[in-house]
Amino acid sequence: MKTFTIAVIAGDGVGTEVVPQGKRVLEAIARKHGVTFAFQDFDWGAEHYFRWGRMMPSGAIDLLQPCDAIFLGAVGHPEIPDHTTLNGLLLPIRRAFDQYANVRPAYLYPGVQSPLARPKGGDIDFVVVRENTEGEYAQVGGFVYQHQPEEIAIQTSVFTRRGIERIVRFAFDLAVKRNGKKRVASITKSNAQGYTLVLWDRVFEDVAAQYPQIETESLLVDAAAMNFIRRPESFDVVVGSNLFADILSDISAIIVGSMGLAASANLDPLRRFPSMFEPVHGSAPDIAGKGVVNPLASILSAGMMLDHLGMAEAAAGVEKAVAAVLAEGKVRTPDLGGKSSTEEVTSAVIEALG
Ligand code: GGG
Repeated sequence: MKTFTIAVIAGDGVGTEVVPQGKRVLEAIARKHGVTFAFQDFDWGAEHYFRWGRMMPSGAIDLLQPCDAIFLGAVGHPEIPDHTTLNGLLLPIRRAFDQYANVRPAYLYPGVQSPLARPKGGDIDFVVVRENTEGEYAQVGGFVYQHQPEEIAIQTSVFTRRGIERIVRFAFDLAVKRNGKKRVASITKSNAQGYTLVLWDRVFEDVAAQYPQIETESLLVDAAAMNFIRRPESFDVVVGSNLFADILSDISAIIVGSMGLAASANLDPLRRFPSMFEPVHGSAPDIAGKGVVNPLASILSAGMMLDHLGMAEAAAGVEKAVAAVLAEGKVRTPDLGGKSSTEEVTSAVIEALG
């Protein structure tokens, strides 16, 4: 029987509630498909920080490296600055394992109400592809005269031709593979960022020329934000830098009904290192501990993990089960207008898996 070793970092807040639900679904998949998931739980995050002064131990990357995949919950705690939690756990993992493609699907499931008036189930169906290792997240910079009146902060974004080319190529390959509109939209702000994003535009044009069957458009990020609202049905694959695509993928999540449905994969497409799967949402301290967080983003992220591990049929099964629960509409967490608990939604998905 095939065994997959999965590193599990539930993290903080609602991460500790959704990850066990994702594991329940994976256990059900294991029974159904005759595989085993050997979960290795790592109790890293805010509690680890309070105890040891760091979000994860110094040897964390070495512990994760042998695993087949990483299943993550959320990071963030009201008593720790967000830049400390993010730079202490999530970002170092993405960089260490060169998980350069962050994939965030936006699909409006039948039965789910979009806050937009027009789109109905199935009308919105696109993927935001976020460059995940450089750009505005490069962590190059510093303070001068820190905490003094003349304080200076400098933060430099880093865009490399290699980094842009590989993420743009990933987006085009995805558009070829997807059963979609065969379109790639590139997002920049090259009217204002006249070096880095002008390079992005040039590389995008170079790569696009190699995919004549794919339609393209280049949008400034402000126009893209507007068009996600105005014409969300028109998008298929959207590719953008680390910061822009992060922001846009919050818009794409909310127009398909809830952050609680937004799944994501941090992929090393070359498969040299483990890839990481996480809901887009954070630790949500306002609802943590109440048992009402929507587990579907985490469950759909587990589905993306199955696909990456070569279990396409099982992945499709998870997606279908989630779609069935949403279409039926009886069992839903409060973010989708329901009264069900996190556990009840997961149980409904497991039942729908059959
Ligand atoms: N699900 C992981 C998590 O907690 N994400 C929240 C977050 O702030 N992410 C930042 C990012 O993806 O750049």
